[in-house]
Amino acid sequence: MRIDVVTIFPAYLEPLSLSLVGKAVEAGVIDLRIHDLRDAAHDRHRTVDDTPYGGGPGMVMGPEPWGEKLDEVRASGGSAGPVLVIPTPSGVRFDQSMADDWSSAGWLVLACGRYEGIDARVGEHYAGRSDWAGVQEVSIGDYVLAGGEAAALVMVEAVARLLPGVLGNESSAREDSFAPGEMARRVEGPVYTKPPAWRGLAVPEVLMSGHHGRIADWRREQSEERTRRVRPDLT
Ligand code: JEH
Repeated sequence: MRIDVVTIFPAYLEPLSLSLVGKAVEAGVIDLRIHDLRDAAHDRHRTVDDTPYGGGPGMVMGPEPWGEKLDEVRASGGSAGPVLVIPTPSGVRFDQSMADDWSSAGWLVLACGRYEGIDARVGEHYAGRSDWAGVQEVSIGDYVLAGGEAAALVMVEAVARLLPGVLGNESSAREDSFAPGEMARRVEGPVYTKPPAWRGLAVPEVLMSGHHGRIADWRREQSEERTRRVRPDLT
């Protein structure tokens, strides 16, 4: 799949060259392209922001550089248009079902704002263009970030691990409790590896018993107890 990210801080997306996403890029599973919005700002100081109409604090990103850069990104691709993703604190919550949908979208363009956000006409404009596959304004959670870049990192990683051929273990992404196509009904219980005793703490005996039925029962109990305790909203 193809993923484009537009930002005034291209270096913020450098972690995407590491680990799972980086390997997917190297393997050719993801065509990842990072773009500097300031390349589409043509004044001496490469300005991308201006004061908000109606007053209020801070600055707002103007529509012209966004329009120029997003049109350029669109023109560099084929006939099947991209989904435009705009991270924003006022968006709908990003979740696993959205990651699942996006992983089969073919092409995502993430528009990372800064300051007080992006002029609302940008989203409105691309929502009405038939050569784009839609616009989604999304938030990764109820806390305030300084810009969309950290949210874009989260979204790209959540999508990348679902792509065929990305995970080493092909089954992992499908077997977890937030597997594609199903609701997140519970959280997992604790996991352990060697050594069997560490700093006075033992691995629960049942896990070393070899009784697969008892192990499955124990894991389910642990999962249910932890879900009630830390995620009562899921029960
Ligand atoms: C933040 C994109 C672009 C800061 C403040 C305000 C909140 C109170 N989950 C997420 N949190 N933040 C972002 C995000 C996502 N996805 C995010 C961004 C941008 C994403 C610029 N910023 C910084 C920013 C305005 N405040 C929003 N309000 C009441 C909940 C107060 C006003 C806008 C943009």
